[in-house]
Amino acid sequence: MAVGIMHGSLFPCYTQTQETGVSAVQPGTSAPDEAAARDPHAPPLFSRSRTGLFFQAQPQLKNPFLEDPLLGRYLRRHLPHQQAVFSDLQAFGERISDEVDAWGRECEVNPPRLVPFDPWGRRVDHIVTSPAWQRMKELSASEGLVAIGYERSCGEWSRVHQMSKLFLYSPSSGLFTCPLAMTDGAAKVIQSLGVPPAVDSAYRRLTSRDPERFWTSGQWMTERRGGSDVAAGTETLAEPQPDGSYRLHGFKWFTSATDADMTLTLGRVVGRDGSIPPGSRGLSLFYAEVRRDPQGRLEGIEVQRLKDKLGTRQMPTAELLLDGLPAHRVSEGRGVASIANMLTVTRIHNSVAAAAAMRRVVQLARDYATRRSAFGRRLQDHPLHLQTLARMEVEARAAFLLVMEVSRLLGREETGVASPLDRHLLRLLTPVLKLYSAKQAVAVVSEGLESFGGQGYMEDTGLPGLLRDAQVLSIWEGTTNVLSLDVLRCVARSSGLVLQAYFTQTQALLGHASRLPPLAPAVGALEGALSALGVFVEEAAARPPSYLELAARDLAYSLARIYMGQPPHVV
Ligand code: MFK
Repeated sequence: MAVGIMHGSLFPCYTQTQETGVSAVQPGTSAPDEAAARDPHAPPLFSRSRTGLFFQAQPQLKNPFLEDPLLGRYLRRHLPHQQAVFSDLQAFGERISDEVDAWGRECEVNPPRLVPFDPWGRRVDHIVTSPAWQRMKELSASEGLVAIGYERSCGEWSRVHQMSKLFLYSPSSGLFTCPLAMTDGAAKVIQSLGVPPAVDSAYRRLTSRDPERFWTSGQWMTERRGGSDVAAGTETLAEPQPDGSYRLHGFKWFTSATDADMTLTLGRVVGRDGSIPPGSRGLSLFYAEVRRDPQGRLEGIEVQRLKDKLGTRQMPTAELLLDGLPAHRVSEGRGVASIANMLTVTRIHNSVAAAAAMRRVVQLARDYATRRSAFGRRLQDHPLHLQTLARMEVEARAAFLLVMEVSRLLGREETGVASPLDRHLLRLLTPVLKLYSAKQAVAVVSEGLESFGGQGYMEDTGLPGLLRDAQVLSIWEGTTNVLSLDVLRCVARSSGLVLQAYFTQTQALLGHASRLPPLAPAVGALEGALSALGVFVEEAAARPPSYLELAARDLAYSLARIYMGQPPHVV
């Protein structure tokens, strides 16, 4: 079972002190009877510039690797090359708390802006990003945040290493994890298509550790007609050129991380007779370099405007008019199927971001509970507050372990050691993980903000941004319903084999867990849920397709919760 076995106290630090009352207050807090002891001749506490003595100590971000015993335990249990990975994660965690988190904040308060014209009226469409955003790119290269997945120095565990690193980085990254997700996805697509010569050098840049060479990639799939229904929504046309390349003409409605160096995008090749191939199979996949010279000037692209978004404001998202953008075709027809590898990778990154947001807010809330007093006790000594934190912790752990499970499966597939069962599980669990972890993240981060009281709602604490940025996780890279239908798609296309793999694996995991007597009640509840799920699936198979479609979201949630070791609410 991915989750359910949680050793020891959830909050070891809470068992160390039991003080209550004013003697337990931390630096930065004040005792309630302090005013009574004051010299009567002292100036008033609250007068003109004097605003009293009490200032709440703020929550502290400590090394996120050392603060996360579950991550350490997971790696210790599974990883063969532990020492190197542990040193890497510990040093990176130190960097995150010491400097990178502040850069992330800088990205938030200094968002990108568009300069459409130069002072003399020439169209330049320059996207100005903060120095911190640029430092994130250098950091990503030198820390190997994409490269680790391709160097594969940990063999089948390389994706686990990479995703662990991104898990530490994500909430401090100023959303730089978005371009990294697309960069990783692009590298994966190019690699899976056999690295055609036209994109060989791009592939090496995407997977480079050299900040001077490292490139990020975009993924332009969304047009005005639709983000979900890509086939019906793509109007972009590709005009063949005499040298075998193409020029793209179209309008891309959402292009995230528009300052990327290259992109993969979809279009329809115009035939010699002017015909345009329709449908999903009429889409081809194209590679284009966004910037054509060292000055970063665009060719064949006009930036219409930057998007005004609820969150993810650190990152430029733009509407682009493609007006003859030079491009190379990397797959002929079957564009959606060709970019599917990208969807798998970016959906896993999305889930890493979701699990990481939960972990971060729980870490900060736990720390704050040791610093903040109310009603004569620290928050950590209020049982109801502790219970709320414990429930958040359970969700965060569940998401983390499922993220690691899917990363493990991806690593196995990429290193050629995956069994058919592993491959079926990877296909099924990727949309399940993405859709469920995104919902968990919004709920847990929202709950987390509440644990800071009014301060959780104050922009300058940096906390509200966590919630705004979490809200996108269930929208981009496939909404909850689109991904629920993707679950049905993979069940149908595999003639049910993905579900068979799911039942086989879950029963095996429950078998292991049942050897631990304290887990017996949880194992019993999960076995009951699994068998109810089996009955539901059999019955649904005999009903019209609309029945399953209506049940798709509940089915996907149940698959997620059972695998996470949490009995589902439905089924
Ligand atoms: C911090 C982390 C940041 C993360 C990055 C954020 C970047 C944000 C930028 C964006 O949001 S970009 C837009 C993202 N857009 C989407 O995710 C699209 C959502 N829509 C879907 O997923 C639709 O279900 C889909 C476009 C796939 C429907 O397309 P079709 O063409 O109507 O589906 P169809 O005909 O069922 O499938 C076409 C082929 O693709 C089939 O293969 P074959 O041609 O070989 O039969 C399918 O099997 C294959 N396919 C579809 N989904 C697949 C897949 N293969 C593997 N995995 C999948 N998930």
